[in-house]
Amino acid sequence: DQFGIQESLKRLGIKPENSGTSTGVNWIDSGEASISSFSPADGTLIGKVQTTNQETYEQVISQAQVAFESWRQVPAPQRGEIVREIGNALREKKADLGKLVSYEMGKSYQEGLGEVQEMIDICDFAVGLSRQLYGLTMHSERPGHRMYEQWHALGIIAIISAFNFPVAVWSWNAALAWVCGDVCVWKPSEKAPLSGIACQLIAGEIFEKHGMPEGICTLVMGDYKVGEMMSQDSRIPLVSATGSTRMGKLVGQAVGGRLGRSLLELGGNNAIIITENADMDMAIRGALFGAVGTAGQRCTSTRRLIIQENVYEEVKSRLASAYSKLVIGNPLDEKNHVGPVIDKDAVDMYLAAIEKVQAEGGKVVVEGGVLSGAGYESGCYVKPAIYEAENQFEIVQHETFAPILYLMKYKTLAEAIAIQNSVPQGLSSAIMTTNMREAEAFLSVAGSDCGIANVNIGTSGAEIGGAFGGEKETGGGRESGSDAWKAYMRRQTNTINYSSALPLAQGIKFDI
Ligand code: UN1
Repeated sequence: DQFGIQESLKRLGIKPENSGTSTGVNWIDSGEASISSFSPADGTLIGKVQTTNQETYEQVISQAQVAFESWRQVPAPQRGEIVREIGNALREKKADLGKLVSYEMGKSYQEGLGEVQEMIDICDFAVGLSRQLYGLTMHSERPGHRMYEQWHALGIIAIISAFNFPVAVWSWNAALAWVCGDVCVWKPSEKAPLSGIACQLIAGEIFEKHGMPEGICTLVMGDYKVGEMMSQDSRIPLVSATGSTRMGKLVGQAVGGRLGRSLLELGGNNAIIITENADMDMAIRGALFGAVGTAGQRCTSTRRLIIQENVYEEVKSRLASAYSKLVIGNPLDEKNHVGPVIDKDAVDMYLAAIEKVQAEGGKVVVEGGVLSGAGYESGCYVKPAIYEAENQFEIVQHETFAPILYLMKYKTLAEAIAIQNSVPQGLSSAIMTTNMREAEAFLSVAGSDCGIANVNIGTSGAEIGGAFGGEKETGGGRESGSDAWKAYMRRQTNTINYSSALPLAQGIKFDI
C-alpha cells in the first residue's frame, strides 16, 4: 500500500461493506451490498455499498420532513456556525479525503486536494452568506403601507451528483441549502459511492454534536432508479442534478411534470478561442490543463480549440510537443500528469469517439489509444488525443467525457464566436488574447453564449465565488457563488398596512 490508502480509508471510516443510506449519524440497512467500487487507478475493489430501496428511501424522506420543521427555525447564523465546523472538519481530513477521491475516481492527487479545497471554500462562503440572506424593500403606492420581501427555507433539497466531482458538487449545494434552512438528501454517483459515504460521516457527526435531529444531512445510494424516486417525489421542492444532458432531461421532465423546481448543471462542449494576439505560452498551458486535466472528465474540460489561421500551425505543433511530454499513470503518484478515466465504459466511449471523428473526416494530430502493461492493469488508462475536425461533425457537437481535443481554424473573430456558439451546450468558454477589443467583443452580448466566459485562462477550474452553470443543453442552473443561494429558498412578498384606511392598489374603488 505505497500510497497509504488503507490508512486513509480507516481514518475516514470506510469499511469493506457499507450501508449507503443514512439520516445523519444513523445508517440504515438496505440488504445486500450491491454496488462495488473499483479503483480505476489499479482495478482494486475498494469497498461495497448497499443500494437504497423504496422502504429505506421512505425512512430517509420522512425523517427529513420532520427535521425540516425544526431546522428552518434555527437562526441562519447558527446554521452557518455548523457549516463552519463542517469546513473545519474538511480541513482536517483534506489529505485523506483528497486521496480517496483520487483513488476512487482517478483524478490526480493534486486535483483531489483541489476538490476538497472547493468544499472548504464553499463552507466559508456559506458561513458569510448565513448573515446575508437579503431581501429588498419597496415603496408602496398606498399611503401608510410598506412592502418588502423575505426569503424562506424551501424544504427538502435532493442533490444528484456525478462521478467526476464526487464530493465538491454536493458541498456547493448542501452548504448553501443548509444555511438557507433546507435539509438535504444526497445521491452521490454510484461510480464513486465511497467518497460520498466519507462526506456523510464527516458532516453527520457535526450535526449530531450540535444536538441537531437526524434528517438534515442524509444520504441515499443507487443508480437512476433512486434518482427517479427523488424526481417524482412531490415532497421534494427542488432537485439539483449534475450529470449528462440525457440524465438532466429525464430529471427536468419528471420534476417539471409535478411543477417542482430543478437546478440542472449538465454537459459542456467548451472551447478556447486562440487569437493572433494571444500570449502563446499561456494559451498552450491553458489549453493543455483544460483538455487533459481530470483526463478530460470535467464538465468544464476544454474540448475544442478555435484557432486563428495565422497561428494555427504554431499552436498545433506546440500542443503536440506538450502532449508528448505528458506522463500517464497512477493518479496518486505525483510525477504523473494524467490518470485513468472512470471505468471501461468510459474507455469504450473514448474509442468510439476516436473512430467516429476519423470516419467523419477528422485528421489525427496526436494519436490516442488504450495503454496496457505494467501500471495500466485496470484497463482504464487512455492517451490524450488531438484531432483536426470541423465544428459541425456530429461527434464534435457531442460531449465525450474523455481527453479528446478537436482543433479548428478561423479567419475573423466573428467567425470564431459563431463556431464557439454553434453547439447544443453552453457551459464554459475562453478567449486567449492580449487585445482589449477582441476580449470585450467575446464577453459582449453578441459574444460567447455560455454561462462562463473567461479571458486568458482556460475553461475549467472555476472558483466557487461565481455562479457556476450554463445555458442551452447545459440546463440553465446556477450553483455555488454569487446569488445562486436564491434557488434554495422561496421568496415571499409582504405588504403591510399600518394606516387606518384600506385603499386598494391600482386606485380601484369598491365601496358599499
Ligand atoms: C464539474 O466538472 O462538474 O470549474 C465541476 C471547474 C471545477 C468544477 C467542475 N471548479 O472545473
